[in-house]
This record gives sequence, C-alpha cells and structure tokens, in this order.
Amino acid sequence: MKRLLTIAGSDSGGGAGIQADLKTFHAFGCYGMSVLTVITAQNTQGVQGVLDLPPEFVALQLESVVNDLGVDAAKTGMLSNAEIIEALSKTIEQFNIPHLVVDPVMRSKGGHPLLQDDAQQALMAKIIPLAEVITPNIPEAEALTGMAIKTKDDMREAAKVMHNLGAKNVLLKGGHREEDAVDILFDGSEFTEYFAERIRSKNTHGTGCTYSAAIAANLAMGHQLKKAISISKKFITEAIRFSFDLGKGIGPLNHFVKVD
Ligand code: PXL
Repeated sequence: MKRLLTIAGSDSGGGAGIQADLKTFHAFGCYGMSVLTVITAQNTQGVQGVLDLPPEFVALQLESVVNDLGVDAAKTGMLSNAEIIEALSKTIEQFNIPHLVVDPVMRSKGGHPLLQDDAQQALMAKIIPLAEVITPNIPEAEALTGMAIKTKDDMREAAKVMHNLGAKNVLLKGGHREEDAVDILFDGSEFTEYFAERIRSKNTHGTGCTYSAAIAANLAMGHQLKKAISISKKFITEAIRFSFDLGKGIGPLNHFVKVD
C-alpha cells in the first residue's frame, strides 16, 4: 500500500485541509499520514480562528513519520508563516521526500488569509523549488507572478514565470475564470490542457486540497504526471457533482465517488 503524507492545516469542519487530504488518500486506496502545520477553528461558514503550531514541532512530526513509516509521495497545503516554511523546507530536503505536490494555499474560499503576507517570499524561495508540481489557482498565480491573468495566453505566460521559480511542473487551475474552466500544465517545454465540464455547486469547500492530494496519490501509485492529473481532475469533478449540503455555508465535496 502506498504511503501518502499531507503537510497542511486542520479544518475542524472536515471539508478542506488535512481532513480533505486524508479522505482523498483513502479514496485512492492509499495509507494516509499527516503533519499538522496549524489548527483552524472552522466550519462551512468561515474560519473563526487559526493557531499556528511551533515550527520545530512541525518538523518533528515530519521526522517521526519519515524515520519509521516512510513516504511514497507528499503534498503541502496551508503553511501559514515563514518560520514553518523554513523548518519544513530543511526537513523535506534532508529526507529527500519523493513526489512533492505543492498547493500554494493563500486564502480560504471565504477570503480568510491562510498564508501571512511576509511568508509568500519564503514559499517561493524555499518550498516551490522542491516541488515536482505546484497547483496554484488564478488568484495564487497572480500573487506569485505579479501578473493579471485574464486569458488563456496570460495563463501560459504565468505558468512559464512560475516554472522559473524552480518547480519542475506548474499546473495552473482555471476554475476561477468565468468561461472555460481549463487547467494548464507546463513542464518546462510544452503545455497540456485539461478540460472538465463546469458544475454549478455552492458546495466546493476543499476542492484545491482534494485535487492536489489526488495528484500526489496517483503519482505514488506510479502514474506519470499527466495521467495523475487527468485522473485527479475526474475525481474532483465527480466529487463536486455529488457534493452535498452540510452546514449553512459552503458545503463539502463527496470523497466517496469512484473514478476509473
Ligand atoms: O482550501 C484551502 C485550505 C487549506 N487548508 C485549510 C483550509 C483551507 C480553506 O479553507 O481551511 C486548513
């Protein structure tokens, strides 16, 4: 059984963060492990509080997991501050974690900041260069590149700029654009596009977390990146299609869906 690790924040509401990642690993038949960076007090209506864990304790969790169980692939989600990023980057490098998927999480769906402003530089300098693939959405890509991204050409240009930050591959997700929700992968030489029908649902909490966790799981299972992304895209599309109303706000995806 493949051993999957999420390095991310806890969402007490169970829809995003560590909880979404573990549900996704499970859906793909993988063994899930977690390194918590922060604990959020959160529900479908928003984030009521964030408690950052001490950076050395974040790194200690990673050491504990790697030293005993081992890791076949990992993903990062909410990293919150520069000190946590610094501590993690050292440990990730030291242990040579394979198949690292970096979701450069910056804000919750409701707009709550999940990465401190001064931590973006650390994310770019210390974590993104370690990634096999990064999975920014449009607002995150705009923050990482300083560009305004409106058209598909803008997306391609931004993907190139982000590739120069040192990630081996960049998957720029188009879900925030109004027209076609196409995602674009840039591997340093060519572009690949991923289409999916746009499903209108208010229950999309944890979509980015679930997508990046699914990519990590499929990489661990031996799929090439392009295949890992197409399977994962199908998975989130179905998970959104069968998402459900829970709580009064943005409800969760359905992680029980099956894709082949
Ligand atoms: O979807 C980004 C995200 C990541 N991690 C945690 C979150 C959220 C969004 O709410 O709460 C812990």
